[in-house]
Amino acid sequence: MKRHALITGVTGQDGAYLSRYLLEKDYVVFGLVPRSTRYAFANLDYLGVTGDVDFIDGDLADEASLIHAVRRTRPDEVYNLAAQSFVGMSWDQPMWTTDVNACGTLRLLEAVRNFAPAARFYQASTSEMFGNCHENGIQTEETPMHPCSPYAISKLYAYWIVNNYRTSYGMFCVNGILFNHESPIRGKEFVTRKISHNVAKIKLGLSTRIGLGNLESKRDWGFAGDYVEAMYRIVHHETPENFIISTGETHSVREFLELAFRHVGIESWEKHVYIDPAFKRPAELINLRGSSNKAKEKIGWQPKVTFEVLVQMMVDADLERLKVGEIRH
Ligand code: NAP
Ligand code: G4F
Repeated sequence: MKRHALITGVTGQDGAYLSRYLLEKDYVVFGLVPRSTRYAFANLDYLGVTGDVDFIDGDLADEASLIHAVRRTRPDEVYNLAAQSFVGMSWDQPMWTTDVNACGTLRLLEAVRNFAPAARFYQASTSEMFGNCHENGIQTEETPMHPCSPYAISKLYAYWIVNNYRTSYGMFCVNGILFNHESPIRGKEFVTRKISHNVAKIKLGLSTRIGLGNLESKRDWGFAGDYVEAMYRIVHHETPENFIISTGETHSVREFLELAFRHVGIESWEKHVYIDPAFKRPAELINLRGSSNKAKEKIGWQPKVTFEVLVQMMVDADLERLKVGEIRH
């Protein structure tokens, strides 16, 4: 019998990579799609798997649609990847962010508890929950959490309610605490893709400047393709446990910029970049760097793609798409 996976957020970056990964493992993949997406399948198209995913209408804001999706798909595994995932926007739309990310997770857990209690439940938790807390410059599963944005606070609620369903009901509910992960299909609102896309445009003479916010922020950036493998391994571990997934390296936005420009042969990048206060945030996370030692020891996971290769991969993909006139991504 093929295993059934239900993925929320299937049209996002991680949803597309995870769909491809599970399809390669011969899963039946069901993807929950809200009406608001207007069926935008660009990411799944890019990875060549749109036709292999079975789509179901549904929205984390709508409890009835989640019950219907769980009953119809009879999942062995549920991956809750759907979210209002853009930190910057969470200050502009805090209520919606909270409803989708926090209450939406609870609605989905209730649907699973009532209609597929044996399913394994994966929650897309985030390094944002740590805020600026660290232990000697690194975050572990034991580091206290002190979220700094409406997004991070909504995700902290989801993290705890998932832990609570595990202890209260004995369900196999787990959190992957993932640090930033990127790819050629990362949304263009996020800083890495904004840079790779604009650097490619500048290289091709289609633009001259990029406006950015805080260049000194540091993030632990990995490759999304590596990180969906970790999700699978977390779900298939013998006991339900939370894991950090990260590279253990941290780099600033400035370093990302330098590498991206250097890759296209532009050394004097400063003249192409200006600081736009609109992209500065009311509260900022200064430095994220995660220890994935537990994941390495217990589920045998390690990142494969380095920071340098990630930057080059993203810039090359944007150059290629711009050259062939691809505008959807
Ligand atoms: P993403 O590209 O922004 O994808 C989010 C997905 O959620 C999209 O498919 C979106 O559909 C869907 N969605 C939004 N609101 C929804 C709703 N009300 N009901 C159902 N679906 C809804 O995010 P990602 O980068 O793939 O991240 C996946 C998950 O991991 C998110 O929960 C994010 O918060 C978390 N996370 C991401 C990272 C990272 O670095 N990428 C790190 C840690 C945790 P539309 O596109 O149609 O809105
Ligand atoms: O790319 P970002 O918007 O990602 P951020 O805020 O780290 O959040 C991402 O990673 C989280 C995991 O840690 C996820 F939970 C979340 O869903 C999302 O995927 O910003 C990265 C850094 C920030 O410090 C931001 O202030 O880049 C800085 N930055 C500087 N200029 C900018 C810009 N960010 C954006 N988006 N746009 C700018 O122009």
